Amino acid sequence: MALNWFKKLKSGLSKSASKVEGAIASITGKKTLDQETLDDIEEQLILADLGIDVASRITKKIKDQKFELKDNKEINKLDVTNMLASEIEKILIPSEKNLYDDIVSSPHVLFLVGVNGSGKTTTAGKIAEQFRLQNKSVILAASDTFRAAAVEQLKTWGARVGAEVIFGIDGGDSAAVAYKAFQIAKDKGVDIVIIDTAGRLQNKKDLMEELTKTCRVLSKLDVNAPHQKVVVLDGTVGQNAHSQLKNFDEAIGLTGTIITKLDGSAKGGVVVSLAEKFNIPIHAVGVGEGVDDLQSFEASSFSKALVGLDDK
Ligand SMILES: Nc1nc2c(ncn2[C@@H]2O[C@H](COP(=O)(O)OP(=O)(O)OP(=O)(O)O)[C@@H](O)[C@H]2O)c(=O)[nH]1
Ligand SMILES: [Mg+2]
Repeated sequence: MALNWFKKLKSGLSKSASKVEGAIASITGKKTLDQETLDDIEEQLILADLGIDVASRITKKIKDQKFELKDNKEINKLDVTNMLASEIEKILIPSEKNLYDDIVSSPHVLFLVGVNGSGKTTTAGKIAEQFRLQNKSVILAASDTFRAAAVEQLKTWGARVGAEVIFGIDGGDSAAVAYKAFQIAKDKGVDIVIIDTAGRLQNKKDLMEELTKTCRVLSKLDVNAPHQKVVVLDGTVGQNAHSQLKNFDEAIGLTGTIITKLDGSAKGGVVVSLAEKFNIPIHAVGVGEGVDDLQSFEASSFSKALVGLDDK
């Protein structure tokens, strides 16, 4: 990862990192890792949102490594931190998958879903910009016909990144907007269609059904569409992200996730527990509100930033 990108990730995750550092701090002055200290580490890792399973697994690894010291010296905190980063990295590696690896169809349809305010529209704009930089043409579909200002917000992004925005009437059929956008993209030979949907709570059955319907309607134009179905999760909500991921996956069969707002989140550890629990790729992380603030998810740099280490 480029150095300036890593710096941004690291400073974004600094509140999360200080929780993890809190776990390591409990070994200060210790010459051997007794059970009380190990319990303390485990508790702090749970508080850092890594999840109970990950916390206990990592603590056991730390115990097994026997950081016991020769020459009557204190345990080296850096050794433990490095080990922690490497265990976290192992958990994250299977989830690493670039959003742009699977672009095979043209037009390619990317369907973005998530709860209210998770960052879908912003992420749609940031992704459109990354496609623009790859010289791909993009249509943004304002399938959020629910919130009055939604179309305007997407139009602002469209103007910023040079993408056409397709929209319908307020309160109209959101599936119809998605269909129209895909049809126009086909007619014009546009490469990518990014569909921005209205935020919805994961336990609202009728709203989830609307997403299923949109997928069904899109598949009439191409059986494989939408080609990617990505849930945008707010990285500040902590463990609630689990039920969001699970419910959106059950509704539409997700192909990936993007986790936003990791700049300033104290709950960045949740990324580790998500990777551990779900077999769904993590494509990217949001580290700010700007157009350039979407980074590809990299297990190595993420794990280092999360424990407060430098890259390499
Ligand atoms: N700090 C930070 N803010 C973000 C990030 N991504 C989105 N936001 C902000 O989060 C707020 C909500 O973002 P939107 O993109 O409107 O979220 P949404 O999911 O489209 O919201 P609804 O359409 O209402 O469901 C905005 O103020 C964004 O600027 C991020 O990575 N970091
Ligand atoms: Mg939106």
